[in-house]
Amino acid sequence: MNNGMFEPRPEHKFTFGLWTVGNPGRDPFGDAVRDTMPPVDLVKLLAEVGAYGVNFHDNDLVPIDAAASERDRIVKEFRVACDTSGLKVPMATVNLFYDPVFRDGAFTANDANVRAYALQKTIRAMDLGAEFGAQVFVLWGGREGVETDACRRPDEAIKRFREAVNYLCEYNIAQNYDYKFALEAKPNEPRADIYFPTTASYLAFIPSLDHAEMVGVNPEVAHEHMPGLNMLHSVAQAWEAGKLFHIDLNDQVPGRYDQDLRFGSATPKQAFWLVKFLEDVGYEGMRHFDAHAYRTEDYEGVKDFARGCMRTYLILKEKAERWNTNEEIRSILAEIETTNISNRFENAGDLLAIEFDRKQLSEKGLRYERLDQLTIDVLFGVD
Ligand code: DIG
Ligand code: MN
Ligand code: MN
Repeated sequence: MNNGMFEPRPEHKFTFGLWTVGNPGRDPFGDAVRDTMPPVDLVKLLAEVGAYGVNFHDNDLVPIDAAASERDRIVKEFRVACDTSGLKVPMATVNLFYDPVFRDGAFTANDANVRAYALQKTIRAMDLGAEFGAQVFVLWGGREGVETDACRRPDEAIKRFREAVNYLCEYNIAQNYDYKFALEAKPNEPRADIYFPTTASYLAFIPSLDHAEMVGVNPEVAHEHMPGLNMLHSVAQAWEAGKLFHIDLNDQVPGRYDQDLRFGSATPKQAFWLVKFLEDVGYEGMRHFDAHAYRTEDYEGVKDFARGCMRTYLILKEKAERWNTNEEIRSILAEIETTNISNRFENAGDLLAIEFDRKQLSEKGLRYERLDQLTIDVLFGVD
């Protein structure tokens, strides 16, 4: 059944990285299974499936050793492809993890020349993204970590990372780029342990920056699920702090390597709560899918993967609307709200003077079982 109800439209702001649909299917135990598709053809593929935008790391678009003339040709071709297809470039990022030079990290590396090269590479990536109007710059410190803590004090690594982000903020100001930086956490892989392992780690770090207002987070489902965290809670804390500058949507079975699965394909109920939150609060950012197709797929399968990410988001968006208008759910929520009275105490004396009846407070059944079953009913379409 395809009544067009869950077809992506530009206003949905669905975006994909070149590295996602362009992933050739290589993994630590197997070679590529798909030919490498050039960026201009990936743009056509994304336009065909109905995406709003395309994002890139610097080297997804321009090879690390490309000459200036090659760079200019590639950039020109890519711009024509984006203009022709109507795809936007909302986000750019930098690859500070693939080249061997980053084997000891980038901004946190022990070699000051590696740290300086990482900064140079990043500001060049900012220049490239700015050429396409990117407004968010994601920083994922995939190599910022250790296999042994013998190599450096972790607080020294934090200081180096702060120095780098402060420098990038100054560059952003000097160039009038007006980027918002979005820091992306991950607990491990490719390093045995990565600094700033969770979104909360970055939320605690950002206030220590010289231009904290310029820096937020880019939570990724898989990266919060890997350590068994609740992605919705990470996103809600970022949102409440005004720091949800971007989001990486995919899916992940907790406790495993980074699977970057099709959105909603592994933990649909958690995906539902996340979509409901983003829609309920009016999140206006990109719905970016940082995921890739199964290694079993050809490029038609990659299109199935991309369509599935967007379709599932729209199905869950519709389910959230049904949940919000479900009469029985609304009545249970209204009942819950009756106890949520605003009781502020002007002074401790007023609070200390109250005799609480713990037994009476503990007796009331909260009907969360019914509330959750109604959620299951909505999700399974029997509401
Ligand atoms: C991994 O999840 C990282 C890289 O793919 C990229 O730097 C970032 C942007 O979404 N996510
Ligand atoms: Mn990931
Ligand atoms: Mn990501």
